[in-house]
Amino acid sequence: MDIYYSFACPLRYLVPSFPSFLFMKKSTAHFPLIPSIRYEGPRSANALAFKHYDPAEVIDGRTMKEHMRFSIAYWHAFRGVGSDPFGPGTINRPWEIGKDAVSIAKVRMDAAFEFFQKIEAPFWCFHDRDIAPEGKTLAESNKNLDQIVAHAKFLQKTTGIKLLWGTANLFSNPRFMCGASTNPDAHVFAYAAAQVKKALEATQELGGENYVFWGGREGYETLLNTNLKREQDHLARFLHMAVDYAKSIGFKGQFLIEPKPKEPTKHQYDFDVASGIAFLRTYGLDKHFKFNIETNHATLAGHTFQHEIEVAASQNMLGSIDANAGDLLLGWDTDQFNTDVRELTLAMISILKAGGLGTGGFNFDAKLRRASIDPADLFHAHIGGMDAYALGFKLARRILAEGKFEQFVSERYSSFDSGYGKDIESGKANFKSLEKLVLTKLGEPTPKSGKQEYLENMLMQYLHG
Ligand code: XLS
Ligand code: NI
Ligand code: NI
Repeated sequence: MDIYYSFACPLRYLVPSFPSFLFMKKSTAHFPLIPSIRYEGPRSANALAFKHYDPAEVIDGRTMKEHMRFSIAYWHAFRGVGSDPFGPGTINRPWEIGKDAVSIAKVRMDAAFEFFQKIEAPFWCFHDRDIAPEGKTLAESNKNLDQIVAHAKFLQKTTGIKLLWGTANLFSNPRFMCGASTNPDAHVFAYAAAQVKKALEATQELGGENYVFWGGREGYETLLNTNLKREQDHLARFLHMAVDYAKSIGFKGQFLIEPKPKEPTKHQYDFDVASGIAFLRTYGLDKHFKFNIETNHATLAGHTFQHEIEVAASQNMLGSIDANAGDLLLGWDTDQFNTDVRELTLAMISILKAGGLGTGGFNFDAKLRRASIDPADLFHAHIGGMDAYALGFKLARRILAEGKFEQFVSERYSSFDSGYGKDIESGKANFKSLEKLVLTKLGEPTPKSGKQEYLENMLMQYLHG
């Protein structure tokens, strides 16, 4: 038990009905030793200060807070306890005690909103089962969720913090062990449908700007027991039902698919952005969905983060970002905070070129390492993530403003701007016309350097002066 616990463990944790509004406006009840995080600039020695993310800084007529649209992932920041397959949780938060699961959930949410405020994050995200305990029946679970959603609505109103997206947890409960909408049992499909219906209502009630589908367990372990075609058809049917229901209740948020190639199943149907696009187009869903791209999922799929962004942006389907990083030495979703400014600058270049994220944002789908047990660690982690993204954003803006890479790329393709190159792009040219051209006029092409090292050095200069 460290010093934070002794400070933050007064009577209110034992009195579940303690009225949260008494301390919510500018609460410091749950993280008493940690002040609101302020921008102090790159030279600050204060570990609990931003070095690059100044929420109030105005760039192009918008504050950095508005540009970055940072969001906190409730499941990691407030439900993550540091457990792994080899051992239980290591992280004990003082508010995790109380009369019953719903009262604990309310106090936990008070703590979460204090954190959102102190870390200057304008948004948060949740799964239904992160915020409210699952009951013995669906009706009981729905009742629990209603109570917590009402509390969240109150806290959102008091603090001005908004919901970036909501989603349903269709992967933890044993009933989903063989998938949710891709389960071979129609009963499980029906249960998942009922759960998403409720999660959509909760997201709408909280003004969620998006709704996410991540296909945890929507895949298979072995084809010996799996009808792949039927499962994909069922997944598409499920998404159509979601689109129809959203329309019927007037939910205006953007639907997002979050691709991931594997984990928990060996093969997930929403493997990566390219296969996601093919799936959505095959089933007539592409008008209704964009992508929520997660850094670690990109690398698990054998791609770079920037690649996934470019593929989505090329089809005007870039929606939002789950901001984290994997460990290339480990083959699973380690969900670490990302401080790799080079990777983030490259990603930001692609995001800015695509015109930004619209209703999306940067959601820290990232968790503390198992040994990072202090409340302060939660702050250090997010400060680093926010600073790295803000720095990446600023560097990308400078790089794009100077336009050197873009100029290089457009010159590299300039043979398609006129003459027979233009005819190729417009569809005027064909095999016969091109053959004639080569035989009579063009002859052998002259190889031109791709200048990769020259460009990498130029990037290094932007990053490190
Ligand atoms: C898991 C996913 C998950 C989604 C939301 O790997 O990243 O956390 O973001 O269900
Ligand atoms: Ni995610
Ligand atoms: Ni993930």
